[in-house]
Amino acid sequence: MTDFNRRHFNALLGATVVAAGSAGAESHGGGTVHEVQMLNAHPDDRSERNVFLPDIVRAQPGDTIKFIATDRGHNAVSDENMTPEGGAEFRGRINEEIEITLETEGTYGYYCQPHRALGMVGLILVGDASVNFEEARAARQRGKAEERYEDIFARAEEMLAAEA
Ligand SMILES: [Cu+2]
Repeated sequence: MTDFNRRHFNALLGATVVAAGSAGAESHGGGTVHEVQMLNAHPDDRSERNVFLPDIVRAQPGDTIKFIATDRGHNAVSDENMTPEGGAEFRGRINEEIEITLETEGTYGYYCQPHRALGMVGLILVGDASVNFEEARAARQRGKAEERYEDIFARAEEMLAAEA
């Protein structure tokens, strides 16, 4: 899809959401939509297999995260041990493109079910991410997810420090 077509397509989607909202359906409101691709390999380093891109999303309450099935065989599932109190949990099916709107501030971890132990994990920081940042960081991980999260949390910490 070209950029022009994508913008046009998004504009059409936006119109659909507004129409649905006026009919009483749940509205996504005016929040930003952040796209996360589910990939077999990182485009800048093909040796990094099974990744979410980007693996850290900086969001605000009311923003939507859209998981894109760029490659086949992946899904996005929230980690219950890495979800703030009252935060939305989600579980996509394999190859399913889900959109999740997060209203509760905090740090959200998620993984791809088939590739969790291979390190296919990611992080979403919503508003005041400090609410459960250290708690999420301390959550137990399996296999390569532990190593990936060490790197992800180090970058997330720098990202948040740069805002202060
Ligand atoms: Cu996967």
